[in-house]
Amino acid sequence: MNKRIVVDPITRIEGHLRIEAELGEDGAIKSAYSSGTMVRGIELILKGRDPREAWAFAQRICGVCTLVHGLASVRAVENALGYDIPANAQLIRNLMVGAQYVHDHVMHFYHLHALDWVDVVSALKADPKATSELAQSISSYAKSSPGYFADVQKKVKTFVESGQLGIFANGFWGHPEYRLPPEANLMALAHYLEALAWQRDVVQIHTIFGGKNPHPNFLVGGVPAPLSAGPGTAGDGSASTAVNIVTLNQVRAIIKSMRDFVEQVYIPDTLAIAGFYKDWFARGEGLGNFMTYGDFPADGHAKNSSLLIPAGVILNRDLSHIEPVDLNDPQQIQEFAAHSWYEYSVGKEAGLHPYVGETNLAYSGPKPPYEQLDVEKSYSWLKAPRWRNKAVEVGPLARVLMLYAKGHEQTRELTDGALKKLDLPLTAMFSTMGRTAARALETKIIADQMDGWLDSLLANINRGEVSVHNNVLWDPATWPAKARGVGFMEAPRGALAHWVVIKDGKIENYQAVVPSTWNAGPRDATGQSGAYEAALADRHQLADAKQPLEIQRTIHSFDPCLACAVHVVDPDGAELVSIEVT
Ligand code: NFE
Ligand code: MG
Repeated sequence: MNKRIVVDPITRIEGHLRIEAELGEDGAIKSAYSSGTMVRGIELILKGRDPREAWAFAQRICGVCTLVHGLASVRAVENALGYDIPANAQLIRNLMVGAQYVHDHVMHFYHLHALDWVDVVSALKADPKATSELAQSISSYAKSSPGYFADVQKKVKTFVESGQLGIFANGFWGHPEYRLPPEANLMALAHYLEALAWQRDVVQIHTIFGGKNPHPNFLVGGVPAPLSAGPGTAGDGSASTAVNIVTLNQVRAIIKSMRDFVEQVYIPDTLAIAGFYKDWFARGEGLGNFMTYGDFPADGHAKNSSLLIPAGVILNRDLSHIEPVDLNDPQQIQEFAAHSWYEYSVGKEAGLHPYVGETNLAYSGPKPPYEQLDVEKSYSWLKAPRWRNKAVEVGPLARVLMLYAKGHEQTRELTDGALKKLDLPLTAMFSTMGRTAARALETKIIADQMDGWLDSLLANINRGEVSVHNNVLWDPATWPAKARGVGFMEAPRGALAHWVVIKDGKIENYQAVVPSTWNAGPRDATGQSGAYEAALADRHQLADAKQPLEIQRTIHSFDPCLACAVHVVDPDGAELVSIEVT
């Protein structure tokens, strides 16, 4: 076996990811291997259950993209049973998913990704006055005085001097590839702390409509949030428990706080940081194939309505042609386990459509612990999903490219404007930094839609239309003996779908194919790499093989979530098998 650089675990992500990379003679990464090292098996837990409760289990796939698996699950069951949902329910779902995007993307940028570009220790050398000037030159954000930055610096200095870096421990501080001046580092660090406080407001949208966060409540056929056209008080003068004008005004205020933060902090910071790392717009592309399933029904109805984010596949960077996606077509969506720690009843080389998908943990070859992944055989708990046998990337970059290709005006303005500022061509988007920039731009696109969804919801309520649930098919006795359906959405990390097969009122088969599986999956039966693997093999020269910051930058640009990707939170595979058997 060749000697490989091993990064395990990749930190500042959700879940357990190992990367092995082989360097060529020129010192650049020649081939890379992505491995999910923790097994899960929500699919096995769901078998035999009532499909109406599947969402509550499926949602526990992840606590980061909390809610998206709940929504994909209820949509799958609604699709299988032919449920149509009230417009209000759809608008509330849009608002909840919109809040999730803004929360998730901002947290990813500041708390999981920024420190790949921002050197915390260097921020201590910054001049607070010069930092204030820099901040005011790129944004109108109010917190930008020299005193504010001096306070932040003092706070962080106390951490560092005590030798307890806490959340900042184990960085590659001082690495020669950190290029921001101390002032830009201090500004970003201040916003890192600011975002921690701000996110507490954002998640209240989930508590208002779904009772709590993480893991707000969902309901097959609608949403579990009753609406009231009346005032914010019940008849006896106590606070009303229904969503009413008082709580909706609160939602309005939170949307404003989200939009302000995105516009005044997140986007300017992203562009300012990107300006120092322009060479990262020329590496880390990888596949050049992108896929979206589409989401955010415009008029409130899930059926036959136009989606804000269109569905499709872009191949080989060609934005002039979009292939349609059919999630029910067994030739289009398949999962391969040729290089995964699973067995298939039809043989390990086969691809299976999710309706007939298998989660079989019987693979007997070497699994963790190992010294090095056995990449010729199987090396990951992730499967390798493919669209028409092709590896595709999903996520913010795929969505922005799809919106751009379809001529979405705001997307074109934002993308062209950002590239102009950075003096870069559109092709720069096909890169590590392009992915990070696309995430910031789509956060604004989604946040800007939220007031409109709230307006529509309020207009319905003012007309006396307060329906949030369709219970016409609630009784399983009315269901066909056999039904199947797919629920899709755009989760923050990309195209997400759950497939459910229902027999005699119970779940016969359930498969979730999630964004991080598309992106982080291993090679397939024909040896094609997944998106992470391909991106790392795209011009990554390591300045210091002992501190592989470059690997971290590109992997983090995808915002990995391995908890999602290897859907039972139990690192003990043997125990899990016994769950399946009982
Ligand atoms: Ni656990 Fe998730 C999102 C989903 S990604 S974060 O977004 O689905 O695998
Ligand atoms: Mg799966």
